[in-house]
Amino acid sequence: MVYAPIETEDRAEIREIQEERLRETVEHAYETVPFYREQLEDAGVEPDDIESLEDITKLPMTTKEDFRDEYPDGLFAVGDEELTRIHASSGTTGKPKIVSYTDDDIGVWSEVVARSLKASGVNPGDTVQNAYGYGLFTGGLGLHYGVEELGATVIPIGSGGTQRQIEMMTDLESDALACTPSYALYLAETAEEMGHDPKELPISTIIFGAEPCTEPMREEIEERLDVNGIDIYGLSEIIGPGVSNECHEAQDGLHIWEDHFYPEVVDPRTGDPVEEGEEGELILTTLTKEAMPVLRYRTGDLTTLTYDECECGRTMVRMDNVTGRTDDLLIVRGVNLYPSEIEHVVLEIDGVAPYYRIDLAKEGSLDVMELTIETTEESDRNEDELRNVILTRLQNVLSFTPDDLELVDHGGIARTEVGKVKRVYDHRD
Ligand code: DLL
Repeated sequence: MVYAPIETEDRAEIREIQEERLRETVEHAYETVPFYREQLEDAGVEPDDIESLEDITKLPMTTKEDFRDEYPDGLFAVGDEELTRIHASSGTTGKPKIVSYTDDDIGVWSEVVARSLKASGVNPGDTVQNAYGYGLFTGGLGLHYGVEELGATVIPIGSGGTQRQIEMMTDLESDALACTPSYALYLAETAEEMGHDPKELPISTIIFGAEPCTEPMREEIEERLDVNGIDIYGLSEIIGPGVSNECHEAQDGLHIWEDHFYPEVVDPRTGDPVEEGEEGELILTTLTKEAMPVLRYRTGDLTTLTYDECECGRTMVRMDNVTGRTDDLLIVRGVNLYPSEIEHVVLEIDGVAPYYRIDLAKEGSLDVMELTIETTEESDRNEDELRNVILTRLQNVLSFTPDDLELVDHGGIARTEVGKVKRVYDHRD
């Protein structure tokens, strides 16, 4: 069961829709956003040169830096009178990225989130507790409107206040919870501390996103809370949550709602397209955004695309779960490492909890890395044995071992009650 018939449409038909919308989007961006007009002129491209989807590679890419340079409204394509809403990205350094929406954009956003919820196994009549932050962050309001569009009931509780979350969920018998994966685990722990068995909580689905979730972490969420853990992906620059979503039928990749967002995957070093199924950086082009069309946005997120048929019947392309970013890359004494790679290796070891932190520092001119890992309560392994297993596994799989490995007891790594968890602390600058 899908929310919109287009989700199972013939691929040729989807392609036709994309082509038409791409041409309109390029025209719209060129005519209304001086930044894009200049970009296209510099590249020697006219809107008329974009006829088919293949022509998209003629367009220059848009970067995070462009958003920063055009702060606050240089990328807006409509005047104030047509704007309905502004959001801003949670921002890494410097200025936040400001994003805007018309009424129709909010309509599209609500629809893609409704599709996402339906794909997650949420149905009209269900109650969804929305624990994403409300405010400038797109998570809260994005999910909120989608739940309403679907015809389900939203509890707009927002992030934090974990004891209250648990009480509400129990008293109102919430069917689904929307939150980050790290918060899902934090909630399970808090429930235990309050004397609840997390498995007995009424929720049967958690729609998690906004940060990476590795397979072991998903398994832990599903097991501890006895739920289906479904991945939702999105980013403010493109719309917010609801760019793509896993289907509960297969839980095997996230369907991109590609009648609204056109995906490409490229080699992050060269910008050249990679083969289907090969990992690279996800590039997204909005196909229907009015207030802020975005051409070929470099998301920095690493993934693969597959056009194979999905058992759920949806024909829309699937992307793999995002567990790494191009700018996550840690270079430690010349060795390239992604935190997610370390996480993959470490979390597969018995006795290790899904909490860790990486501290990078300089000793003289040398990079040093300290890895702190939390052990599980039930672990009956002695510390030396566990330490040896971790170091050997890291060496075998990644050819790398940290300079210092610290094991801390259950609860030893600070949890974030609000927002995104920070795993890497780089003190080298
Ligand atoms: O995090 C939007 C969102 C809200 C998505 C709620 C899902 C649920 P930003 O704050 O702009 O928007 O951050 C976007 O977060 O480029 C990814 O690196 C990361 N991200 C988002 N969803 C996922 C996910 C929201 N499911 C950036 N898995 C993106 C991994 C994700 N990373």
